Amino acid sequence: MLNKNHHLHFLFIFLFFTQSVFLQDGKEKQESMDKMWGETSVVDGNIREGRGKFFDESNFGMFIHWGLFSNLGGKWKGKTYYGIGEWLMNPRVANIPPKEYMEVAKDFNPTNFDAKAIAQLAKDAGMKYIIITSKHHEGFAMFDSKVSDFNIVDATPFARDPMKELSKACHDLGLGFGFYYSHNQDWTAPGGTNGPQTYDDGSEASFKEYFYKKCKPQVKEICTNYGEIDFVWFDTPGGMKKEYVVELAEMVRELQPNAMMSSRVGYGLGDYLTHGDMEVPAKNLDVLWESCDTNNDSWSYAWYDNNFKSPREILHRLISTVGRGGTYLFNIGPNASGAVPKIGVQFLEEAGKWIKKYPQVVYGAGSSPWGHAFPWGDVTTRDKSMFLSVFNWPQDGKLYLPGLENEIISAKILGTDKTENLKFTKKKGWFVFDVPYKIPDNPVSVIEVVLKDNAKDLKVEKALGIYPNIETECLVEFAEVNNATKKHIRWMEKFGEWKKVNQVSNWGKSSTASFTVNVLESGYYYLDLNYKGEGRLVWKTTTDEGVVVQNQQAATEKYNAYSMGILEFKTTGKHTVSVSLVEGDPDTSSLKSIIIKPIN
Ligand code: FHN
Repeated sequence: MLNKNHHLHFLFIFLFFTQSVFLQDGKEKQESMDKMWGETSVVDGNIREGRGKFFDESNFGMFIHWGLFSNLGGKWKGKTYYGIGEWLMNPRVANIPPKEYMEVAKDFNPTNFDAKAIAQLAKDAGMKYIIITSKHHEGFAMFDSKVSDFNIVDATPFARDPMKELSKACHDLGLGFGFYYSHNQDWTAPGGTNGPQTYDDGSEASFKEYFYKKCKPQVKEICTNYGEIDFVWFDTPGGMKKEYVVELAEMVRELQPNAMMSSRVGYGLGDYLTHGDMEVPAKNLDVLWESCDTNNDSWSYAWYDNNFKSPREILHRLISTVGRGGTYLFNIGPNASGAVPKIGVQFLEEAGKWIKKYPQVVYGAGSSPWGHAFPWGDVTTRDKSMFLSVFNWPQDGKLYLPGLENEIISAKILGTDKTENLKFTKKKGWFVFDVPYKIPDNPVSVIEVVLKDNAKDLKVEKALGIYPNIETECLVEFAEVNNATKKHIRWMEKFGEWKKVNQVSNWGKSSTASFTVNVLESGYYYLDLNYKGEGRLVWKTTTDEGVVVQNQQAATEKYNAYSMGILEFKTTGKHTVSVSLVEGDPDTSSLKSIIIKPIN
């Protein structure tokens, strides 16, 4: 059932994911349209009341990937397989036969698992709920399942139900709680997608049998035995038939009417959109959506992976997500003993201390009226306030807010004892705040701007600002592209470690990528282009004032910023800056952004 406040029309948001094909020589090839995620659309992405209210206001949750794979930590028979640890058994990684993999349960004894400590960590980190893997693609149930013995109570010496413990710990601390469940893929259950195609006796298995004997009854268990739950997070619907997805979603609605379902349930049956893994979008989205991200490179524990995101990076990605109108789901991976890796804990706690000081920046906060981030940080909003989270504190005592027509009543730095308001002036439509040279807070300082009008009703200039004291990276996402292809591409750095970029390729003689920018001060600026390609490329950049910068630079297979020369804006205000490829391979040349830097 959809919320009564919302229309029944279908709001289709197709995420055109790409899927890498892992080749034997280690190189990865891009293929359009992922077969695994399937079509991820949401029926109504704006359920902000009723069951959607908690999700909409929380803005920050904990994701946990924990399973049998955690007992292996990215290593099989002495060999380390780099990439997302939960995929270890897959043929594309260590290729472990299902029966052999299932044996791993015999020595999975996570006696350091402490549900209360994990719930407390989520709370201290400022997260409002936990979503944990009840069954990942490997097929192992991390809960007491009567449906399959391949579960943590029956198949391991641990013999406890950690999901019971965690759901209770969350409820006791007032946190929300939900389950991840891999509904389509099951690599050990006969008939599950990418699982064995036959039973032990050689008879053929079908998806239908897997669905009715394991998937649906297990989803019933997680929706029945753990009290009220707030989320059911299905994943990778792939080619699963619609009738099964509908049946599953209807059962969830019946058993847990308040539980939110992510769009990854498939076929537009989710309540909110989940973006591609590890992705924080550059532009605001007007529906209910989430970014799911992880604290290091893998989702589940991997022994070597200590590439943890710093408190600053966690906060940056969280605030950018909230500024774009979304919710940030941030993952941790407990290890074989059930403990959460120390550095990850420490960084989350530090980020949490900051959030405790500035809760208004995150909880119940709305998106930035500009629709994109600023070079110095980001904006979140509430009622008549805007919160400027400044990650790059200006070194010249001036903070610039581009193109705002509405009146500002006052502005002050939060989190300090000094209560005096900041002085500000208006210059060519920009607000200029006089700020202290000393950075007020680390890793992020916050300025609250109180407005005459509600933040939802502001009139702003959405063109990207060109600042006198900080560089602006203009992503091609914001460009108008003619006679070339603007496309969102994704690739895996390590296996399963997704990176994405919006880029322009297929350059022809008349192709252009044109940016509209809003320049506060006329004069000279350095121009860099961020691109990849082969050999040497010649790019030409032309402004609407007839200024031309043309230069040749090298290209590599990775995106890199190259200096092109000096661009002049003869006048202030709005301008267009158009880029074209003059020499070089039109197929391999791919432009990601242009960077305009003040010269001082
Ligand atoms: O294949 C899974 C992956 O292991 C992980 O669980 C992520 C989390 O979003 N979901 C799938 C890929 O998108």
